[in-house]
Amino acid sequence: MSSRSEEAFVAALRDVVGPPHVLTEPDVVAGYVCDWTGRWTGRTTAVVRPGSVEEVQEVVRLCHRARKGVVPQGGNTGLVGGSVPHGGEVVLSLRRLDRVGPIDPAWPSVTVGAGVTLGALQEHARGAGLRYGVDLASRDSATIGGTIATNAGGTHVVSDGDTRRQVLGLEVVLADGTRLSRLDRMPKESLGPDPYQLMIGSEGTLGVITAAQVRLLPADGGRQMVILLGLQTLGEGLGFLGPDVRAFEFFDRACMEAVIDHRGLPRPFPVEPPFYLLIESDGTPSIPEDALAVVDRSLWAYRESITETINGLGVPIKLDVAVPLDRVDDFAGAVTDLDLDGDTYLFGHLAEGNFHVNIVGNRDPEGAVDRVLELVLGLGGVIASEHGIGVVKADWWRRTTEPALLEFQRRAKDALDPDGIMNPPVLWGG
Ligand code: FAD
Ligand code: 2HG
Ligand code: ZN
Repeated sequence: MSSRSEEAFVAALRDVVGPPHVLTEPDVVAGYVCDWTGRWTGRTTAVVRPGSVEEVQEVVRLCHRARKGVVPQGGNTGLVGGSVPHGGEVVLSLRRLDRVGPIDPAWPSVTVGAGVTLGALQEHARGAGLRYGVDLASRDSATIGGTIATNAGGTHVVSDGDTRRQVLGLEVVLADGTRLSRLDRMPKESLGPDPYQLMIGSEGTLGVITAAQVRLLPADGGRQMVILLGLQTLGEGLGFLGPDVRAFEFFDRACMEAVIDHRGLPRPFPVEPPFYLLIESDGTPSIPEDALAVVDRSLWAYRESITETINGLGVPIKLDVAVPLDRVDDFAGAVTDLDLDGDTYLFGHLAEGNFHVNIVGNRDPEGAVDRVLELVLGLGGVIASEHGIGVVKADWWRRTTEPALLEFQRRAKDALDPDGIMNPPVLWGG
C-alpha cells in the first residue's frame, strides 16, 4: 500500500469506529504489537477497537477490500506469537466487546462478548452459584474470544474439559465481513455440519469470534483440599490421580527454586525433591504417612507464580507439548539429557501428560525448538497441547500433520479466507 492509500485506509477505519478507537502512535500501540513474553515485536498499520459486531464487520470488510491482513487480539496473553502483527497487519482488538448477558438458569449457560475476561466471567458465574470450567493464571487479561480461538486448557481440564467442551454457540465474523450467529442453542440439536466447531482453536485464521454462549457448572463452594507433594518421579505422582481430582499440576525443582527466590515464598519442605505435585481434590486423597506433603489453599501461589517468575529472568523460549502418561518420566529425563543451552524449567498439567518446557538464556531458539519437538514426536506425543501453533510451531505443524488432514485444513482456510487476510503469519505463514 502506498502511504497515500494507507492514510485513506486509516481514515476509513476512523469513520467506522470513531477516531479515539484507531490507534497509530508508536507509544500507544506498543502494548498491542509486542507479545507477553517479549519474544516477538511487530509493527501495525493501526490498532482498531470496534465497539459492536457491526463495527467488526465493517472493519473486516475494509481490510478485505484492501487485501489487508487482520490479527484478531484479545488480552494478548498468547504464548506462541500468534496475537501480534508480524508484517504491518491491522490489529483488531476485541476488548471493547465486553457485554455479559444474563444467566439462563434452566440450562445453565450465558452469552458473553468476545472481549469479556475469563476472570469477569468466573465472577459473574460465582454470583449465581455456578462456575465456568476453564481457569488460567492469566484470567484477568485473557478473553473468552482468545481462549476459544486457542482452545485453552488450564488447570481444570482433568475434571471439566478444555474450552471446546464449554462452548455451546458462537457469533463470528468471516473474512468477507459475513456474520454467522448461533447464540441460543437448545440442549440438543442436530442441524448438519457445525461451522462453529471449526472456529474453536483456529487462532484467528478463519474468522473473528465476537460472542460466545458457554455452559456453566455447579459451583464448587471452595471446599476442595489443596495438597502439595514432593516426588522423586512424575510416574509416582500419577498414582494419586482419581475421580475426585480437580487439578493435578506438577513443576520441577528449578521452578520451585525460582519462585522461592523471586517471590519470597517460604520453602515448603526441609528437603528439595526433583518434582512437586499440586493436587486440588473434592475428596481426601490417600497419602502415605512418610510422603512429603502439606495441605493449604495458599499453595496455589507456587504454581501460579511460575510463568511470571520465568518472564522476570529473561525472554523465554516456551514449548507447550504433551506425551502419553506412560512416557512422562522418559520425557522429563530426555529433556534434561538434551543439555539445552540455557536454564530449563519443566512444569505443566500432569493428568494430560502436558509439559511446559521453558528455556531461558538459550542462544539458538530454533535449534532448541527442533530438539524438543523431535523428542516429543519420538515418544508418541503432540507438539501443541493447549497454547496452539501460532508462528513458533507453524513450520513443524505443516511438516508433521498427516497430509490428508493438512489438505482438509488448507481447503477450509481457502474456502473461508481465500485472500489469506486472517492472521496471515499463523499456521500458514512463513
Ligand atoms: P490473545 O493472546 O489476544 O490471542 C491468542 C490467539 O487467539 C491469537 O492467535 C489471536 O489472533 C486469536 N484471537 C484472540 N481473540 C480472538 C477472537 N475474538 N477471534 C478470533 N481469534 C482471536 N493457556 C492455556 O491454555 N492454559 C494455561 O494454563 C495458560 N496459562 C497462562 C498463564 C499466563 C500467566 C499467561 C501469560 C498465559 C497463559 N496461557 C495459558 C496462554 C493464554 O493466556 C491463552 O492462550 C489465552 O487463551 C489467550 O487469550 P487472549 O485473550 O489473551 O488471546
Ligand atoms: C501454565 O500452565 C500456562 O501455567 C503457561 O499454560 C505456561 O508459561 C508457560 O509456559
Ligand atoms: Zn498450561
